[in-house]
Amino acid sequence: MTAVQPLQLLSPEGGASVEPPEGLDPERLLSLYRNMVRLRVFDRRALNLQRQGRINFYAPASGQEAAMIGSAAALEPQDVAYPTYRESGVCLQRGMSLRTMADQLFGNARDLVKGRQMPNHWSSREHNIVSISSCIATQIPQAAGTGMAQRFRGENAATICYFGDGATSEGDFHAGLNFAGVFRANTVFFCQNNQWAITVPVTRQTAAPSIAIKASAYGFEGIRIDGNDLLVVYKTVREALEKARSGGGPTLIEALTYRMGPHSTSDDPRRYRTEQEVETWRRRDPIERLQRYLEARGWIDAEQVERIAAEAKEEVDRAISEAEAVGPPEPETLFEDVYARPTPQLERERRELLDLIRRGVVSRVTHTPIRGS
Ligand SMILES: Cc1ncc(C[n+]2csc(CCOP(=O)(O)OP(=O)(O)O)c2C)c(N)n1
Ligand SMILES: [Mg+2]
Repeated sequence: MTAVQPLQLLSPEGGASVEPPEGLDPERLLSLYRNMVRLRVFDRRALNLQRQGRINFYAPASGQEAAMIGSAAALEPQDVAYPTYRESGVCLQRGMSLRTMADQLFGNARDLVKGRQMPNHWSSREHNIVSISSCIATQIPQAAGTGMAQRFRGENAATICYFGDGATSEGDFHAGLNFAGVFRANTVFFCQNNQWAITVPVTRQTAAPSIAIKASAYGFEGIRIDGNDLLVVYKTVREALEKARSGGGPTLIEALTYRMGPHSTSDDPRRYRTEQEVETWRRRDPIERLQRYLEARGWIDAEQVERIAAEAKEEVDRAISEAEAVGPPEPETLFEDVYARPTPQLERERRELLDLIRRGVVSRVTHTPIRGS
């Protein structure tokens, strides 16, 4: 079967003659460019932090900045986002500070999820970002349900559901898209086809000519786009969200992109993919592509490029050194957030732990037995 060509606005050379889509004026484009740069700097530092043993895990986003920032930029504040562990850029674009993101990586006392999740599992009620599950595809039926609720309640809101190419082989993908189609949920399914599901290439994920084509079996539209083209990502997601909010039902968007780094810090991609493949995608770098476009339009100059990079580095350095200095959450917090009113058993356990800490049997900082006690 022949490959389905993705929609594209910005060619790898930058496409200077292309007008930006509605909603993206030069100022907004510059702010999206800035966020892509902030994300990449954060990403590199986070990877290094794990290599230095200062955090225990990280799943990098490098190469996928346009797909993340462009799609999240199209959201309205009332829209709900279901990201995966890789969508750090969605959190950033929705307004989460780098400081809050760094707090989560360290699982410190300021961490919104109180150190209970692995790094990369950001969530925030304030930013309408639902808790991330490590289990692949579980968020797909959940996001279908949220979109159904938005439709039933007549809300002027939509839900965006992120997942990878690997997630499309899970049963939850079928259940979620089927429900969304039948009940015309206000859900936009955004698949980042980054070519790999850890060691499994997308060619082994499906025999279909695209992932987008699967939408037709569920009775709605599927669109394949160039995920490294910020303009087409923004435009496509914005239109799909508008359609969902106005009762037009779901859309499946397949954004073709590439994971430039390892799957996570527990992976060595040199063992299963060629340097030549990586090099091909390096030439399609989403940040460089947008930068060439902004330069060609006269909306950015060399001095601004340098300043944005320097400011991002400074901000990331500050966020990380502050987060590292905070220290872990108080042990009492272990017992919070499970029940509105704690059960007698939880109360007993809480008192027991505090007693052990008071008597010096358990460390207050690490919550583990003190050697020799
Ligand atoms: C149900 C389930 N099966 C297997 C895993 C192990 N696992 C973690 S990430 C991953 C690959 C996911 O690939 P994809 O959906 O393409 O997302 P990407 O990591 O490429 O962004 C797998 C198999 C898991 N977390 N959950
Ligand atoms: Mg993938």
